[in-house]
Amino acid sequence: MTWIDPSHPRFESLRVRARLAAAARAGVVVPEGLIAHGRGEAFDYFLGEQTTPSAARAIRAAAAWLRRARSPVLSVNGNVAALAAPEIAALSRALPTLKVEVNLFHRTPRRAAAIARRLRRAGVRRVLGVRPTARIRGLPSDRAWVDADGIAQADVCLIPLEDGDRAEALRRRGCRVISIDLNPLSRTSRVADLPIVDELSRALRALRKELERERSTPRAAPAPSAEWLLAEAIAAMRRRLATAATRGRSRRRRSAAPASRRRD
Ligand code: PTJ
Repeated sequence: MTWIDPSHPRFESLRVRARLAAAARAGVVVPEGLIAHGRGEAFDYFLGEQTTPSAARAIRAAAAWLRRARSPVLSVNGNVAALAAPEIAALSRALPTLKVEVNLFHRTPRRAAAIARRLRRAGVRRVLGVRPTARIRGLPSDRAWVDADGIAQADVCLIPLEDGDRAEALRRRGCRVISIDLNPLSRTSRVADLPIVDELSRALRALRKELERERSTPRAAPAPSAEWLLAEAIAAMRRRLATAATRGRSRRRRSAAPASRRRD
C-alpha cells in the first residue's frame, strides 16, 4: 500500500481510498465500488464531512427501530466490508439480535466468502448470506439471493450503499428499510422508510453509541418522516455550498483590491 504522510491535509480521505484500492486488489471491492466511493466523497464534501443534526435524528430513530425489531438484519456488500468491518463488529456486539448478512450486486461465491472472512476477522461472530438459501421474488439482480434466516424474514433491514431496486423489493415484502447513503437523491434514499444521509463509518459509529444509550432510555423519540430527512439533507448541502460560494467571491474581491485597501 502507498505510504501516506499523516500530516497531509487530506490524510484521512487518502487513507480510506488506499484501503478501498487494496480491498479491490484483494477482490473484496469491485471496480464499480471505487466509482461509487468517489460519488459518495463528493456528497460528503457538500455535507462538510460531518454528521448533520437531521442525520443524527435519523440515527437515533434507527437505533430505536433496530432495538425493537423482531429480526433486524444489516446487509453488507464489498464496499461496506472494506470501509467498516470493525464498526460492524462493534454494532453487532451492541445489539446481539442484529444479524449480519453478505448481500452482493456483483455476486461470486469467492467474493462472498472473502467478505465473510473479513467480517469474521474483525469480530463478527455469525455471517449469513455466503451460501444463500432463498430468493427475493421480482428482483432481477443477484441481490435477490438472500439467507432464509436473515434478510428473507427480516422485519427491519439496514442497507448501506445500496441500489434502489432491492430497497423497493424489501418494502414490498413489508420489511422496514433504513438506508445509509450520502446521496439524498439516490433511489435508495428516496425509497427508504428511514434514510440516513451520512458517511457509512461515521453513521455506524454514531448508531452504536445510540444503541448503547438506548438501553437506558425506555421511550424512543418518534422517527422523523423520510421526506423531512431528505429535504433537510439537501438544505444542509445548499447552505454549505452557498457559504462556500460567498467565501470564494469575497476572497477573489480582496485579492483584486489594491494592496493599500487590503487588510490581510
Ligand atoms: O459489492 P457489491 O457487488 O454489492 O457492489 C457494491 C456497489 C457499491 C458497487 C453497488 O451497490 C453500487 O453500484 O452502488 P451505487 O448504485 O453506486 O450506490 C452506492 C451509493 O452509496 C451512492 O449513492 C453513493 O453516493 C453512496 N456512497 C458511496 N460511498 C459512501 C456512500 N454512502 C455513505 N458512505 C459512504 N462511504
